[in-house]
Amino acid sequence: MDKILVTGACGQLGSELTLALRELYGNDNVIASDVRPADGDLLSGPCIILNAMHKSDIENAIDEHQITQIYHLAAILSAKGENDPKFAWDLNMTSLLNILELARDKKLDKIYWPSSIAVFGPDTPKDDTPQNTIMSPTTVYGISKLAGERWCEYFHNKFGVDVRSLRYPGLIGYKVKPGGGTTDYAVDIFYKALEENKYESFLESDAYLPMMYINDAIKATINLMQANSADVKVRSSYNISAMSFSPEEIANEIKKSLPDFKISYQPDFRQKIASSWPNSIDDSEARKDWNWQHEYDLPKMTLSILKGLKELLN
Ligand code: NAD
Ligand code: AKB
Repeated sequence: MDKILVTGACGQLGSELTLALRELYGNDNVIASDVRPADGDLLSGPCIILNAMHKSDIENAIDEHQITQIYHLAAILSAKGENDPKFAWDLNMTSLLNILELARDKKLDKIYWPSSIAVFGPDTPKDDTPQNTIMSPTTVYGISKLAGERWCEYFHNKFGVDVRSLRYPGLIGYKVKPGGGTTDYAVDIFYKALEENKYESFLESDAYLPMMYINDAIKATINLMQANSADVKVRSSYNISAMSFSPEEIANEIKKSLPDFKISYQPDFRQKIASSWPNSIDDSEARKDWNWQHEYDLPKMTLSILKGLKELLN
């Protein structure tokens, strides 16, 4: 029987992915863990406090709950990582290596670990960025994700660890606020649109970036994890894509539902990070190897978020 541990489960992705996994595997078989206490819907199943930097915490959880798979989501993201680069490096790398070593030593079935478009940099081709290309990340977060990809492939090739990974673009959900990324504006904008009818963007009007609705990210993650091992040909991390847009474009889409909505621009240090990332991603290998297909484009996502968030805020 599959028994799953999710690290970083209280975050933007974890809080929704954990519930999707519980739907599939049963509430009691998916253990939500984080350094902070869980609340809300996460309490529908087991929740534990676990610091992913402490190998013994993870080992105890594996033994106690007879864990067979880990979804390792705990990390510091791009913008927050720049406040304390050494800590971001330590957290992102130590936690991943703890989990890869435990997966090898305890012969776990599968590991999921997300990478990011932050592995790319200013020298990377900007449009339809290929799976294999120049990687020159400029943030400590991107450097840690690129190193993490190499470690995942190494543990797969050398020790046979079945580790799988996606290079997510900016993820957009509305149920939990994001935790310190460069693409967070695309979540904040919906809150401010409904609460104040205006938004000040910390990116330029034309900062065009790859993005994905969280429902698609969850679908991609589960599809990849349920694919036959032989079909998972990329063992560093798969490019994955759904849509790309700029702050001006998403604001125009919101205006179709809220005609008085206004956007203004006050770019800060995050603009430089955004400028170093691709405009769009070529994810043909994911589409070919395990049949990836996205469902949400910008108009469909915008309507879904405005409807769901309106209900949440009322
Ligand atoms: P988040 O910041 O919302 O959540 C991270 C969670 O990790 C938080 O709940 C935090 O409390 C927890 N955490 C921090 N330190 C911890 C520790 N030492 N031990 C255990 N838990 C700890 O991040 P997210 O947006 O949910 O991202 C999840 C994963 O997906 C990350 O690896 C991130 O790099 C990756 N990713 C996210 C995006 C995105 O747009 N959200 C894009 C690309 C990749
Ligand atoms: C961030 O902006 O740091 C994340 C990411 C793209 O990895 N959303």
